[in-house]
Amino acid sequence: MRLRFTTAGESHGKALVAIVEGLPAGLPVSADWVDRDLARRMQGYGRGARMKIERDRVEWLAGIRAGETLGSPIAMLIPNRDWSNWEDVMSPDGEGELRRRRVTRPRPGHADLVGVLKYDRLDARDILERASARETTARVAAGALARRLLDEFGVEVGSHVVSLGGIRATVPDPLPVPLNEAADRSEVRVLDPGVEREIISHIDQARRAGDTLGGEIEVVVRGLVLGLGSHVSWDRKLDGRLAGMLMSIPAVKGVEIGLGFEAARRPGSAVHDPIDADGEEVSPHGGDTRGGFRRRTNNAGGLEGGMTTGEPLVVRVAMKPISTLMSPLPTVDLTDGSAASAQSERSDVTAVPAMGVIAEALVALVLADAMLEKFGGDSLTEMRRNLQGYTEALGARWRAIDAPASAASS
Ligand code: EPS
Repeated sequence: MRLRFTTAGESHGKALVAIVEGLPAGLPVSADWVDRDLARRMQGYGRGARMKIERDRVEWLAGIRAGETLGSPIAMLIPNRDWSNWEDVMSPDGEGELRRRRVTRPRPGHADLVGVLKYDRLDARDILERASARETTARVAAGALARRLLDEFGVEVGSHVVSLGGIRATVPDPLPVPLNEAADRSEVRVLDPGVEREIISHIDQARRAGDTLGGEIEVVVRGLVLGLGSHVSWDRKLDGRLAGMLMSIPAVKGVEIGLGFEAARRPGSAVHDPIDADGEEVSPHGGDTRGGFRRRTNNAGGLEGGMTTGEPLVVRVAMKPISTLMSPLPTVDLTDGSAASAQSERSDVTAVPAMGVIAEALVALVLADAMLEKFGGDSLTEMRRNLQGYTEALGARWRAIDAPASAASS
């Protein structure tokens, strides 16, 4: 991995921290750029009261000078405003003190029970504080830096919600450009105004019933050059890297690329994307991002053999309903082994719109890593040179063969 990142921080601790290493020097970045994605992650109809408390903003700790990356590890801090309400509960000090707000009735579907047993804890708070999707704030900050790098190369990463609580949105064809500008206009990030009210009233119903809702999002990336990732080894295949990263989002249970599971139901002739010669395609980097070919369809979702084809990357992600139910499910009380109802902590009815923003961030991190792997370099200018050299040469051997043939036929 060229681009490494890690996060630290508990949901109600003092702050979240992200460290990102591997970005080239000379990449212009600003706190506003990161904060924009942090704010987008907090949006979405169905979020809980916590999002009214927080105002997620990044503080640079290292790696940036005069608005540019230095090529050194970048450290970012995002304070938790809620910390002031939790200082006594979450304090690192106070050894031996009776813990307040203990969680002893594990929620089915959450990390509570397995975590308590595996880590030999008596209080599931020791588990849930880190298992909470609050941690994705730090990942979105890291992803915003990756997005900044992709943005320099004309790569646009967007997402939209395709279903929520079992209600499907109609997806326009073609998708709007830029995608996020359109999706962010909707409170549930759908591109189908007709279904928005229906989804919102379904969320209201679920809230009244003390229930929660899952859903699916789609990430679409445009402007990628052909040939990121590789077919040669399992751990270099881009589809595997994307799926692994996306499956690490809390509550995510499925990832599909292109047609996804639908491809398994169709014959090959209705799945694979026919190839056409397209010598006219010119990349914004100079040269050709698709090597002089194009596809009539994009059922592959922009990936073949674990490599980008130059067509838009299309990835769908499915999230289960959040496991904190206000009408709780049966569980066992860990203090005495008695049958009980699971603990109800303040939570969201749904976080599917936010999950789309998180998925964008993680897709951006995987793609920025793949760009660095292919075009490397210590500085942005070096990386740009390498990309330009590649796109100028891409498909040249094929074009040299084709040129006399097309001249003869005309
Ligand atoms: C979240 C913060 C949390 C929850 C949610 C996501 O805040 P709190 O626990 O203080 O209400 O809103 O957490 C979960 C879904 C979870 O499973 O813990 C956030 O910042 O995204």
